[in-house]
Amino acid sequence: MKPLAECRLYAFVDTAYLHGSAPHSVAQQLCDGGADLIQLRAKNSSLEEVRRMAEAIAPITRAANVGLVINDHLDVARDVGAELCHLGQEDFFDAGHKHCAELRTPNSELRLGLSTHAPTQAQRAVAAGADYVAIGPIYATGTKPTAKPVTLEYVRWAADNVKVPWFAIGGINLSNIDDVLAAGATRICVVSAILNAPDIAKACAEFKKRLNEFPR
Ligand code: TZP
Ligand code: MG
Repeated sequence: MKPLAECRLYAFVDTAYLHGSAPHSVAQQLCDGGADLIQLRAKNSSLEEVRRMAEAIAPITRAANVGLVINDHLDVARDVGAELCHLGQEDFFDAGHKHCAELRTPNSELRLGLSTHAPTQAQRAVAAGADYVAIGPIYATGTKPTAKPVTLEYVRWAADNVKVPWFAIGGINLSNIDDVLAAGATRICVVSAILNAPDIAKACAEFKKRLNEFPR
């Protein structure tokens, strides 16, 4: 995969939005559309199902030189050779972890991304050695319906203060992407606006174009 700092479009294989397609087929479409990172997010699947999906997706992302991120399941990430694992505040800090080094095994290159919802959480995640942080949810989103929007205020704060690669996330679509980029984001995560589009690769390519064309 390209260096994390150069990854700008972070897309998802989210089992809530497969619409009957196979996970590996969705992964291929995201790669074709130019996603830089792809996360497998399977909130209602068993560990074995997650493992099977990850095994099917890993050869696709590897062939496309796209980074694979496994949400929640560190062991699956390690076993399939994913480049990254993504954990929430509750998976990491509330589970008693203090530094990402605790989760890295010898000889493993696995990197870690952490969700953050406020400046203090971002500061703590960076101090804990997170390779990237997610900043969100910016807007209310059906993908994470219980989460309170953090607004563009948090994006502006991140632009001034976060020194590791960071991704704006939550309710980002082609109508509001310019507002998110104008607030200082240079990297975004998009789940439903890509997976619910009639042509996933085309939607991905459109987000990539808007990221690349935004004046700075
Ligand atoms: N974490 C914060 S918001 C969110 C996650 C996983 C969901 C983003 O999904 P969408 O569909 O792009 O709003
Ligand atoms: Mg989690």
